[in-house]
Amino acid sequence: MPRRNTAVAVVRNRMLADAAAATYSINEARSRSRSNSTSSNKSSGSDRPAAVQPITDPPKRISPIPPPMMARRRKRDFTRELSRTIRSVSDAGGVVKLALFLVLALAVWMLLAWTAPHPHQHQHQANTKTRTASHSATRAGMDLSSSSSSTSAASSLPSPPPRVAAVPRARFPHDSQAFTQGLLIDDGIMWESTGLYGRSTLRQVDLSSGTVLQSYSLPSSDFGEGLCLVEDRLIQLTWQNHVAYIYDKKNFTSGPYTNFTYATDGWGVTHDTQHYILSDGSDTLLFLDPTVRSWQESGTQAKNFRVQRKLQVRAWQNGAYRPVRMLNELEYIDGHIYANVWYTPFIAIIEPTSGLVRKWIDIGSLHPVPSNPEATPNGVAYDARAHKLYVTGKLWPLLYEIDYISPY
Ligand SMILES: [Ca+2]
Repeated sequence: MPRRNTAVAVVRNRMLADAAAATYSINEARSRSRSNSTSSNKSSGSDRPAAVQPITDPPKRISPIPPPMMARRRKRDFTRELSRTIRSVSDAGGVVKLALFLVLALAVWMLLAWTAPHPHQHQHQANTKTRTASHSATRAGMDLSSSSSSTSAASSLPSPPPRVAAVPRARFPHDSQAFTQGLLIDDGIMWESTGLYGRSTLRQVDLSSGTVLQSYSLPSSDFGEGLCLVEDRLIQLTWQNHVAYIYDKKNFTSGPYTNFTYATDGWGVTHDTQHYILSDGSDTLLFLDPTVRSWQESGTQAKNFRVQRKLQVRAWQNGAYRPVRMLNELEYIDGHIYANVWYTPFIAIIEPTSGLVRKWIDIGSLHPVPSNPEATPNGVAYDARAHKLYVTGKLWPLLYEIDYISPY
């Protein structure tokens, strides 16, 4: 600060000096002018006519500095001195300025850190959104846990399952009196369960000719339904008798295995690696403990084939997941459950974890519309060794091999 005062004083003194110099020049010029005027008057004080004065050079006139020029000079000088002063102050205060800058930067950083959301705040907001979405989905009747297990449903907006028209590859004779309720093919051999009271059977059929090779007639009180094969055992459901019969696949004898009961209707049956899977005409599949024990081993039927899991089957339709009822004949193929839907030409391909329908197979174009309304499509069989897919219907005279339709 003392240096700044000194510099300002220097500027002020210089300006005063310039002003003094200018004042001096003006006074000197005035003085000279008055002196010349006095000398002239004295000469004109005589009686003689004034002699003609020789033309001489006019006295040299010292012109004062014009005010505008003076102002510019003062301004220029002031600016020069001010710049010099600022430079000196800047050189002297560099360290101070750096310190002030650091303090200011620290203050700004602290302000930003205080106003920025905390990481836990982000987590809280995310959890809130998840709960909100879950709540909304629950109100809409959706099952988020189920849809998340379906890759297609989890990765994008739901859409109706695609419908794939069945393409026939081959046709085989089929007993037009067989009210088909269960169908399976293993290594080129076909087994079939037929229904209706008094006409229900279990049969082994030659695939290519349709010839019945072996047949067992159920009691007239039984209405035959779904059929599946586990190792050397055939499991045949009955409609409303709540009992499943277990046969040796070679001779259809009961063997050492016990029959089992279930609480619901029996419509279709298949199996995965851990369960029997039953349909009962509703939208829910039952997964049963398949442990097979003889009467001697278990001591009671109640310990066998208990329900371990229920799976509701749904399909996306008209903006919501809607239950698929009337699930009938079943087949487990490539990790999925293929199910005829009664009174429709459609076979649902069901994802077994979520219960969602991934595809519909439309077999309506395979067969002429029957005159008997009960002659509905029913019967899906997959020959895993040959990788061939077969379908037929109740009382249909033909069995069709169709192009394999993957669940994916
Ligand atoms: Ca089947």
